[in-house]
Amino acid sequence: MGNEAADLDSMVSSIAFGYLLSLQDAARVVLPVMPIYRADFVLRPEAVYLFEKAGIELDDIVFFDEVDFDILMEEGAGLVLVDHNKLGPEFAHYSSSVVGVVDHHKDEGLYGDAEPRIIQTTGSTTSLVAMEFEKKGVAFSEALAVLLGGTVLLDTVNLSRKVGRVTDLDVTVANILLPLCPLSRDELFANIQQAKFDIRGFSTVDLLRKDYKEFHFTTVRCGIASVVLPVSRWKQMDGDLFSAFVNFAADRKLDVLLSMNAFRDPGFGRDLVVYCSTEKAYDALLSYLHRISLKLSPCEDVGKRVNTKGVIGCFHQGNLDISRKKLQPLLAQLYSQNVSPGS
Ligand SMILES: [Mn+2]
Repeated sequence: MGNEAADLDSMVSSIAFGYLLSLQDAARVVLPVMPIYRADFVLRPEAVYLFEKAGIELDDIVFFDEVDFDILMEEGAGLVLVDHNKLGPEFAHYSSSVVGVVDHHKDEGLYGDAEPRIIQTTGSTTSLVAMEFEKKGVAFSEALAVLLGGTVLLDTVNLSRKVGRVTDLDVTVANILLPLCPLSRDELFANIQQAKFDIRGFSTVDLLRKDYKEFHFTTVRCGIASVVLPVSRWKQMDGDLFSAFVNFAADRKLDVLLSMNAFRDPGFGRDLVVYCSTEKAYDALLSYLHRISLKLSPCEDVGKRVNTKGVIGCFHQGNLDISRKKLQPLLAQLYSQNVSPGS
């Protein structure tokens, strides 16, 4: 199972690593689970594209709403985590079932007995999964090469050293996989990238839940969405962002809702939308974000706005290095340590 945002490397890693596990022991039943509702799959057009390219039938994939986790865990099933190494709040009570981890996020130090327990910084989790195929001497089919190779390209922005997410391992893996793909590296990357940014017809709530993670810190429930367009364009699509944020946060009982907007047109940039349910929390968070050098400047037409339902502010983020992966542990420090229920 990948992480709750169910981004491309989460979904591809669980399918590919699940396949590898099934090859190692034919008697074992392995079920890659996409940790989102089936209906939400269309919110990930890059996955729609790549799965089709690799010939994966959606009917063959299992989604969160189609599996009874309670029954599986009661029956003694083990959970293998890919693309995260700490269960999200919704799954935290299954901690004792975790038997394996393959991930590229900061090591949270959990599940010490997991086997394998592979946690290493790479651009994409799929690079770590591909290396396991290599170690076991399992050949890559064209479908696997497309899935894994395409995801490495997306996560490393076509292996760009300038963007800075690529590691030597990602390059090694790409050199093995890409020659097996029917498209050239640049074509494959361009197609996936184009699909990812094709958000025609998406509402603000769709955009917020498309790539969303929730963190329950000791005293604060915080949601962080990753959104693929600049705030200025978002405001053109939706004249009332504030209401959408208020409702989204209320539905999930959030104290804090952040939208980290990363976009490539015009040029790579980041914006940040900050919503807090109280002005006190907002001011405290903003002063912390300034202290950790996010280099925020208010978007021209939207300063801080306050109403009875909370406070919202829109910013350009001058520090392009700070992604959600990096911000989450920093927020954990602000809100003391993060303690999810049950973990
Ligand atoms: Mn990832």
